[in-house]
Amino acid sequence: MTVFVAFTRAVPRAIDRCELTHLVRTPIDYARAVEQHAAYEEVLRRLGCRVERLPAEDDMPDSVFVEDTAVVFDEIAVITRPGAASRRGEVESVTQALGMHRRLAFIQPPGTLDGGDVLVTPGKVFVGITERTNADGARQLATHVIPFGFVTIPVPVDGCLHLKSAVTLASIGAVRGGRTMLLINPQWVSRDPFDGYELIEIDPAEPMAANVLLVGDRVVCAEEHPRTRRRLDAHGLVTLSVPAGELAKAEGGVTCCSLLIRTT
Ligand code: CIR
Repeated sequence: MTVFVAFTRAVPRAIDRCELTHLVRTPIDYARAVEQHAAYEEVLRRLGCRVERLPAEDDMPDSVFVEDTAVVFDEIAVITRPGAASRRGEVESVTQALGMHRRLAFIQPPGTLDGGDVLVTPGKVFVGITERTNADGARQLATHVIPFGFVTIPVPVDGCLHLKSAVTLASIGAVRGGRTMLLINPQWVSRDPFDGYELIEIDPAEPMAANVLLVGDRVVCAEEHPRTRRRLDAHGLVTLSVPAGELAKAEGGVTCCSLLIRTT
């Protein structure tokens, strides 16, 4: 069985000062956000992850969204240079912690890269070109992973924060014996770069639903998107849901709150 270490980080007190790009600021209930985040960590444990919390960063408003600070492969971890200057301090503790598990590489200026823009599939890495991730960041990532056999494909994204707001992995072909499946919102990213994958579209009534977290062969969905979850179920996928509404107000989804590190 595949075992993951899952890095998470506590919801910071400063979350109400988070970066917002496509959403209007609405009050975040801190206690509720903490409760929902704990439920998320519990689901990861149920799925066999060993949850390790990074040191809390209460003054860094977006520090709960650890996904953006690194991209973890089996052979290497790439520490990002987040596109929002307010988030660059988050990488320090992640660098310390990931260094225990992987050889590290770093995105250097003028490159910028957010982990939320990087969709890793077997053999292919899609990199969203967004306000957070520039072409130089994508190019640097490519040089780090080419030695391990990955092709890197830059993908334009329009209307949402990150590539993984628009498309995520729903199953890996090798695990299910079929084609790799992606869950996609075609309003925000073209289907064209993903030729050869089986694409499942979100329910149009749930534009934020494309962000799901694949752990082994289980798909973690936000409870707020039941219609899209039913579409995944109909494709024979095994899904479960977590309440994620509070952190969604900070423009975060279910992939954003963890970094998964395969250990076996
Ligand atoms: C930000 O704008 O950076 C945060 N408020 C949300 C980051 C969400 N992260 C992700 O989608 N990977």
